[in-house]
Amino acid sequence: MRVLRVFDFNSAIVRSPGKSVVDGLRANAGPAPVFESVVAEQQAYVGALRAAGVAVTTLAPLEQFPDSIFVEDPALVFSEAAVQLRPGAASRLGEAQELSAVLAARFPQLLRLTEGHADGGDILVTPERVLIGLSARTDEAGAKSLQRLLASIGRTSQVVTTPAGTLHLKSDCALIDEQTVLATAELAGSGILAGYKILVAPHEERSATNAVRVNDVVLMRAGCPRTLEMISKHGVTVVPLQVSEIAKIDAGLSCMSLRWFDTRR
Ligand code: CIR
Repeated sequence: MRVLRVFDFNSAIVRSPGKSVVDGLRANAGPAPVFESVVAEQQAYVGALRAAGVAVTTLAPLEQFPDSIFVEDPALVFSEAAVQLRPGAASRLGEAQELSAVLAARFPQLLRLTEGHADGGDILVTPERVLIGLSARTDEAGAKSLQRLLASIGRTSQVVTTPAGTLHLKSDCALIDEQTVLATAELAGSGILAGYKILVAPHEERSATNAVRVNDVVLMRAGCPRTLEMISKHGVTVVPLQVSEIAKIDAGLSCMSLRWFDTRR
């Protein structure tokens, strides 16, 4: 049997945006995204996941949760179990409960974080360990509690500190292959990726680091030619995707899906 890589996925969950997505959280006062353009960006993203070999389930919009399209933040999923998290933004906490039945129906085990806060965007799964980034959304109590849940399913984890001013750990990095991480210069310089080969994105293309490896390709923000060339030269095919609308609410490519390999499929 083929040994699964941490970025081998055959299943994903996404959630359609509600009209309220235009009120999604954003750190800086910029223009709101246009609903129809967010829909178009998500459709292209789903198309790219399917083209990469992933079966995608699309959940119904939740108008009461403007950021609920970013389904990666309220949960963490592996083949063997799902973890219902506790997002650190008050307006997003209820998104986790909304996923409960969906996860219970799809995973052999459903674990629940009950203390502190942790966002899926702060969690980078690598072959050796799960990195949990402390941030404005993920606190010590949530990280420690998540470590205990991960240990219960045999997963080693490490708590690290996300650079100040970065929304999520994965806003600044993405796994490219089993040894290699694409990262901003700030994250690369922080030392928390010691032991990994690091590809540093040029400063003007730093938003490209919110990418996601899916099977044999990397989904990456369009309009970042130097980063695209760097990853291509590294030997991995890049699929560029427009994210200029969701970027207006501080999002990128990892946050729009929950991805896992369903061994029962
Ligand atoms: C938020 O601030 O929570 C959303 N507007 C963006 C979430 C992006 N999620 C992610 O990077 N994992």
